[in-house]
Amino acid sequence: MRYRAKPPAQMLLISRRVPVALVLAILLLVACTAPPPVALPSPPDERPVVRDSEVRMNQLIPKPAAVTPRAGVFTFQPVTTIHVEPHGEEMLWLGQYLAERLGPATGYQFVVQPGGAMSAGNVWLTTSGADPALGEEGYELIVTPDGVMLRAHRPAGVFRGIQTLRQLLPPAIELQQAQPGAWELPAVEIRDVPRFAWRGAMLDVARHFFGVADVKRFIDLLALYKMNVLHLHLSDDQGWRIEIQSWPNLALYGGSTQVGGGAGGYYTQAEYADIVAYAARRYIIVVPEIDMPGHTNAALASYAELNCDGVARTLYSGVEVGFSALCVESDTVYQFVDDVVRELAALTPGPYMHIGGDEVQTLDAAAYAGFIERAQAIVQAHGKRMIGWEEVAHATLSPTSVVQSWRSTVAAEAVRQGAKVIMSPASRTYLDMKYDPNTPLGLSWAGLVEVQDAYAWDPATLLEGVGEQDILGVEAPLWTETIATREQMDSMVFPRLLGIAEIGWSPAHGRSWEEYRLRLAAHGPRLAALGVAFYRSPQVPW
Ligand code: TNX
Repeated sequence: MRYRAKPPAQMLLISRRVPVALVLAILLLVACTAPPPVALPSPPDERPVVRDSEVRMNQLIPKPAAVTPRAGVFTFQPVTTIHVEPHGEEMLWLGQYLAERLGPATGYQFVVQPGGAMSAGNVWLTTSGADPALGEEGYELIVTPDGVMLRAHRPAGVFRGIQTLRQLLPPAIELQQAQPGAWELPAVEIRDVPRFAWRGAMLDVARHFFGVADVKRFIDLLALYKMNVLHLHLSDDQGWRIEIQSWPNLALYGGSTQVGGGAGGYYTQAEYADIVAYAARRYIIVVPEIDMPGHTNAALASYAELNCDGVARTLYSGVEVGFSALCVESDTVYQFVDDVVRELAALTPGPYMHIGGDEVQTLDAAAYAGFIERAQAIVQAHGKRMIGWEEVAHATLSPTSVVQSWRSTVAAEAVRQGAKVIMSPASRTYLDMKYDPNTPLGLSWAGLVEVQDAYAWDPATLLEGVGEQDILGVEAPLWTETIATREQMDSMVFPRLLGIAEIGWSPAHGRSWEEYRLRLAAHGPRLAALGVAFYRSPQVPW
């Protein structure tokens, strides 16, 4: 159909009685005096049909390394089977995980079957014959109108690819009741590998305690955006949150309060192991942090012998930092550190143990460095690599140790010592910073961090002396002095976390805020379907 401009309104008023010649003359006059024709926009029915599924291919977060559109769609049917190969427990679990993600909204009970080929109408998850260059977490996803193949070198890559597959379906796929379909994937070929090995979030469960269910929900949200590290800040002045069997009072007494004086809480070792296992099934490692020698008031209140004066401190529920320190000359303190690290290392399949090390104001430089060096040796004796906040770079570091940069003063010194760096610049990644002056929660000591600030930066060019090869990855911490509930957590974490996830995963080349904000907008309905109370930043066209 051709576009036909409406006749000018006055023409419709011309009566039949007016002579034809006069009408023609008027028309000629109008035509000669009218401005040159302008190109009219095509009417809606003339544009090529763009399916929603094709649009979703360009809305993925994090943006994949390579996306090649193909013609058509694949539609999930009640009879669609999920084949997995090889048929061991791990691949069957991945098949089941996919079936469980898609089951509630589609209302289909997908069957998971061991099987070895891409077959008509089905989904095939496999690690057979994959390109080893895909590494630990890369994957290839091939969708044709006839079937779906998700192939990775390692099962973790299959898991990451499943997240892409989820995002290629409509947001309603995340609802927990059956919805009308159609459940279409765009035909596409995706080849995707992460830029950085470490894509993390930190949750401070010490200032305000968050229970196992909240942590698991957080893990599931990290998984959707291909993050692979959950750093738990398990102790601070206001609370000790993990059962240590050789020092039971830490959790029983030290865990009994929190900021504001509420009841606090802690994880038993069984609960903690459950969190670690839940994360591991999602190919996320849990990095435990016991902050020391500062940020230790909860421990100093639980055991008098950790204090140089032998007097137990009182429990603390305020928000000051820097006032507490273990007695670093005392042998008992190193016995304590050894016991805590030993018990936590036994609960930690991942290679890392975080010892904090930040903001100590009551020790001189030599005493501080001496303590960090002994703590590093203890961590290594229990088979782990030490991580510390950037202040630990003032001590002598092993090349296996890792420094978490948060205010960019000494990270380059860590690099000179051969240590790797995790980038958590507070002015970009701190999820407890306010978005704008009206944000009801949060702090602002590192500035305001709007969604654009959290996205539009690059880890490899931020710090002098810290380049791509020195960086293990990125991490966004949520400190919880002002955050006490799941809803409050959601509003500070989302949507900023998605930007950090993309910085960690996607190639630096081709990232742009103007393009990202449109993609992010498309995740509003998806997050809403997941029950996430995200902040509707005015920077994003939701
Ligand atoms: C600094 S970042 C801290 C935390 C606070 C946070 C609040 C770091 C290593 N230490 O103790 O909770 O600021 O934004």
